[in-house]
Amino acid sequence: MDAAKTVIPDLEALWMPFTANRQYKAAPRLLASASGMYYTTHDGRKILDGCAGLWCVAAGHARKEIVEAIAQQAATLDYAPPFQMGHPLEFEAATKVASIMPQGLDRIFFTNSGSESVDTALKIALAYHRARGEGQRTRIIGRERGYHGVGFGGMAVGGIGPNRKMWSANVMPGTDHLSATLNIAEAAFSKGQPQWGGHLANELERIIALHDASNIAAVIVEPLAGSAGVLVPPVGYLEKLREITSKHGILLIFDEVITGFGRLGAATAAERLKVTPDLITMAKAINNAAVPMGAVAVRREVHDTVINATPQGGIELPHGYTYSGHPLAMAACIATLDIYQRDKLFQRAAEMSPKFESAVHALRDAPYVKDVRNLGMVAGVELESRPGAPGARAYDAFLKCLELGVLVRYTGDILAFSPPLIIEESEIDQLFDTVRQALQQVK
Ligand code: PXG
Repeated sequence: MDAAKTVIPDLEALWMPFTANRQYKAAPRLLASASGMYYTTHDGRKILDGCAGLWCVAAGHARKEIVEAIAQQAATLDYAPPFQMGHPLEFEAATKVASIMPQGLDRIFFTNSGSESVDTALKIALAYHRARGEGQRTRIIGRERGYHGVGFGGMAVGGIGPNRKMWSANVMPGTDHLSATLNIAEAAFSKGQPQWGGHLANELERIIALHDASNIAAVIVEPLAGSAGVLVPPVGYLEKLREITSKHGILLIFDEVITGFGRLGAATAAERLKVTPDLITMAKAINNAAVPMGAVAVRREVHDTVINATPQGGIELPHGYTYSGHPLAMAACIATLDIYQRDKLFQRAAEMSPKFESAVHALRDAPYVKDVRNLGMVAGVELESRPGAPGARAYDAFLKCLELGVLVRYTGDILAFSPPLIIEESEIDQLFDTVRQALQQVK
């Protein structure tokens, strides 16, 4: 083996995100390169990517067209200021993104991450009501176990206790939360959308009665909650949220940072599940994660209301980032959307998902498995927790999978799977056969 490949750099200076720093640094795991469905580790081992990096590399790694588009753009126009100036690719990318959004959501704001997309969407929702003369509509309703990134706004509407605890007193005020929709006692091993749980959307009526609709700006949910462990929306649930929000003049925001761009077998979860929100937040697979990028798609009337509320010559929305519409991100986005379209990857995901579903549900009789849930090309396998050590078993399974050549994601005691959409049937078998082996080997 190439000795240079095994050299581990000094690890101390880097404060790693969402990582048990001391645990990691005691036994580091480094990735050196990636191509297609595989990573290569620093010591030369090939690892099947069972989670598309972090739910984001939908077209597979190091796609030639994307790499070339970025390289060429860096040499042509490395950077352009996005305020009061523009460059052609950002307009082209916006048009392309708009063309695959649900009908009517054809105004696009660019950001650099999912967290920024969420904070942007919340700000647009508040700006919209203010422009309509209903500036008292400031409350935002999220959902327990929701993940909307790590900005103060996204953290506040998010519903993951440990992510909020440390900053409890400073979390954005004026939120409330729906209940999470997962109920293993009622809906374990559901294939696709669970039959149980649609009624939970009616909680929104209770929350509205408490705060009054005239004070509520928006409801934000992930159509399928990813980070908290693959929580699939029950049949009828999102439809009901749409019905109630529309009735009360409340905006509905779908956070599609994970579900967008083919993950569920269509461009958006909104399209796949036939429920159209007013705003959609995106990031990750929007450009195959090749350059940091996010976006918000906005219903045209919402956009026009905000734009028209300010006199000509005035800045309508005092919001944006130095890197909004960054040329490299835009080049990667256009090349990525071209690949999705040319290779019909969203359709491929839809066609591959029955195979994916049956392969993951075959784990039902593997050790410790207490639930399997899935939709499109996403699946979660929830394990019985080891007594007194929540999360430890899934962590051990993650390590064992890695040792056996497969990268999976874990959260709590849930293993999550979201492979690149180019995965072959044989690789789906490899993925879940490896998980079964790993579960047989962990305690
Ligand atoms: N919304 C949703 C629905 C997400 O899944 C974000 C917002 C924030 O995106 P940024 O780009 O700011 O990280 C996300 C991010 C995991 C995991 O393991 C998921 C995410 C990020 C990190 C880990 O499930 N999703």
